[in-house]
Amino acid sequence: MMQGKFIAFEGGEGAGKSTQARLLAAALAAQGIDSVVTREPGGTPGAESIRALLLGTEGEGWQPRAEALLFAAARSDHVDRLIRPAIAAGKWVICDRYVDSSRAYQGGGGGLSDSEVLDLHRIGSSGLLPDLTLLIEVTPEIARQRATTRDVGGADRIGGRDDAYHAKVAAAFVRIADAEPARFARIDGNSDAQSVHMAVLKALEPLLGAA
Ligand code: Z5A
Repeated sequence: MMQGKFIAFEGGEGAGKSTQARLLAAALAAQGIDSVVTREPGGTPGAESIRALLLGTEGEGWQPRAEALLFAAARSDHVDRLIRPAIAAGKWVICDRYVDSSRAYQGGGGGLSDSEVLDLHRIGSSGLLPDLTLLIEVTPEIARQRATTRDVGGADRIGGRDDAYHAKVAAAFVRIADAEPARFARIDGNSDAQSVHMAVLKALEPLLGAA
């Protein structure tokens, strides 16, 4: 059996990652490709429990190192129990956020070094990386608008951090993507969902040709 592929969507909050993950799964299904859409933090019962600890707004919150360890622990469970088995079964895994979110948020935003975050990923998940990571980029104004539409119940603990934090995260995403052009595609997410989807499919052409 052919191995599946591993695709991740990354970007700031409200960029349209979840929307694009769903559209991609539907496009793959139309081509007869079986996929599983999942998310981080989360994707397995254990990782979803850690998600609640990380994003809930009760309590005093986590300092950056504890936060990075919790994200890495959730990812470890997700990789072992869902991502690796699905790829081995020939499915495409479409993941809404993955390790580059830890590099951008806990690294760029929280002040951990990139090598510290990658060390945790090596220990927790044997350093597994996606075949392609799609960075969806939108202006801060559009991100705010979309996140407000979505967050009717209020922002989560990390989404609710100040603009300076989110600007550092956005800059880190660009730095990371530009340093690894073979693993990343930067996608302009400012237009309507269908146009962004077309750009996503274009970026995936080399992988779709090989499927
Ligand atoms: N985090 C971290 O710190 N470290 C880590 O390692 C990981 C995560 C993995 C949870 O993320 C938080 O955890 C996140 C980073 C941190 N906090 N922040 N910021 P999440 O993925 O659950 O939450 P999110 O990224 O903030 O939001 P989201 O729901 O995933 O947003 P999105 O997926 O990018 O957007 P969307 O849900 O597809 O779209 C939002 C709205 O815009 C919705 O109403 C759509 O219908 C609309 N939309 C989407 N696309 C379009 C277009 N193209 N045009 C117009 N309207 C659109």
